[in-house]
Amino acid sequence: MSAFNLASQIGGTAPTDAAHAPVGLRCDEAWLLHGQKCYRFSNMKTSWDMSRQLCGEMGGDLVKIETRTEQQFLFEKIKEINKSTEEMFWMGLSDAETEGDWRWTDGSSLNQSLAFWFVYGSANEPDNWISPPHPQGEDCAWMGVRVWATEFLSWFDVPCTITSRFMCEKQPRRSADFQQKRELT
Ligand SMILES: [Ca+2]
Ligand SMILES: [Ca+2]
Repeated sequence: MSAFNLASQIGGTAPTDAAHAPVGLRCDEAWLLHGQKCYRFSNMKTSWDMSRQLCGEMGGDLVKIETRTEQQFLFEKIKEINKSTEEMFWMGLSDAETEGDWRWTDGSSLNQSLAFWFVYGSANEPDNWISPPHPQGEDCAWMGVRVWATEFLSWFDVPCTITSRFMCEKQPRRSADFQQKRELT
């Protein structure tokens, strides 16, 4: 699949978040700049593995949440995108290797002070829920505005094979790179 076709299939548009854009950083079209990273929210729904592959083909990876501000920003964006629906978005967190050992796609361990699992009453995520269609339990994390999820209680573990929208991130370009590119073409 060419980069162009891939981009149009994944869909999703994002205006530049100017208020949060450090001077000199730029994102590719359809990516949203926030802080030091570019983000893209897909329209397409697919498995966790395929989501990760698609982010990779666009030069990024599934989102890794590294600060409370980043969590807040992503939750707000999902709220904006969803309006009346409860669609969830894959992020780059999984315990597929070792049950209960949650890792980001770069191999780093989840920092417990920056974990935002859904908790409400007796519902405690991650619960690795085992059900007849998913005897292997739940090893991938998604995030969204569902039931009583709030900005800092909005992650759920679910089976990796179900299909969902997803969030990619990648490094922004420096404006100078853009300038140079223009001069070269
Ligand atoms: Ca699990
Ligand atoms: Ca769960």
